[in-house]
Amino acid sequence: MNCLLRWPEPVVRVQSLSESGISAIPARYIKPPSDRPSRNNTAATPTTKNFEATPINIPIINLQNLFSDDQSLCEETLGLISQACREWGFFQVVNHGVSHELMRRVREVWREFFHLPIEAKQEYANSPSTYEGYGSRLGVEKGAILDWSDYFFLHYMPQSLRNENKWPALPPSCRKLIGEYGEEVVKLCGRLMKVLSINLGLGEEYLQNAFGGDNIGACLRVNFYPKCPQPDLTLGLSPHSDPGGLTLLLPDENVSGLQVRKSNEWVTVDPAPNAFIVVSNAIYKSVDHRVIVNAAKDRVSLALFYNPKSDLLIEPAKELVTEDRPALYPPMTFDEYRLYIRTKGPCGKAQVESLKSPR
Ligand SMILES: O=C(O)CCC(=O)C(=O)O
Repeated sequence: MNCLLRWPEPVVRVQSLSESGISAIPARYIKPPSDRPSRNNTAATPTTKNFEATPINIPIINLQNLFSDDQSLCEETLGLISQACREWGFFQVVNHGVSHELMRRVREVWREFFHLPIEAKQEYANSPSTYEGYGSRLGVEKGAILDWSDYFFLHYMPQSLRNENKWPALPPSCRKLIGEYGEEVVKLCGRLMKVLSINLGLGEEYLQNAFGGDNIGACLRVNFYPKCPQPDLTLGLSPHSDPGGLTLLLPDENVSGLQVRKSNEWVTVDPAPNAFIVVSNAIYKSVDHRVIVNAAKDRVSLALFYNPKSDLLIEPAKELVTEDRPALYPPMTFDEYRLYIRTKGPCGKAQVESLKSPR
């Protein structure tokens, strides 16, 4: 597809716009009124006496209990994860085994990268053919309304796609930290895949094997959301659901912005200290999420996408398909699916819905 070789219009760095001191954002970033952020983070919760507005948050799960000698604690944790995947498609994990210091350093090094002079970042300017490198838009539709963010996208796995020369050489510790962080987070994803397999009643290794065993894909997208003079008119990242198997998101420790759709309301996630946010997909709920921006502070987040091996045919586990519960989508490879969604950019669940098998 030739349209995926280059961007349809000159690329504008959102950070440059933000730093130019404008007080009104260009029309390209203004969302239609129905898509603009509403900042409510509350839900009406019944109490004994009346209905009261109470902040709600996605579940927070302590992974340490998975390794407890106490079988009931372990089972309780599996149950909490299963419930979170079904009800939310999102949860936070604490005591996950990844070093807190590494999490802090990797976030910091990326913040420093985005604050380098523009020429240092332009060396890595990306194209829509692979998206690898420094980018400012998703999707190649000419004239599309754009999101208020820049990003850096790279392949960590499989080894055959990993090219450290495409990772930032500056700040000097960046490549090393990406390597260390990728290793730890991929290990954690592997553990979570086991949990999801067990919870689905499949063998412990089922999902990992179905995703290509040691040849799974893992990509990192680091998002940078610059300060925005009119945050109520735009979004940092439009609604989307992730295409791969599992996403592990390291949010900004100081600035919230991620919102999850729950019963048609947008709920702002309140990140727990040193937690990862887990986004489940596929058989479990793969939920719409988006990011809002603000006028006071920029925001950095790291999304590690744990994907199937790109040329494997993806279809439901035979054990889970019945006459009453047939496959919803025709089989396709992850490469085919990704190519399909990359032409459009984030647009909620519309893309996956359009692939549904006719009934
Ligand atoms: O920045 C965030 O919190 C979310 C990022 C995200 O959803 C993504 O990169 O797909």
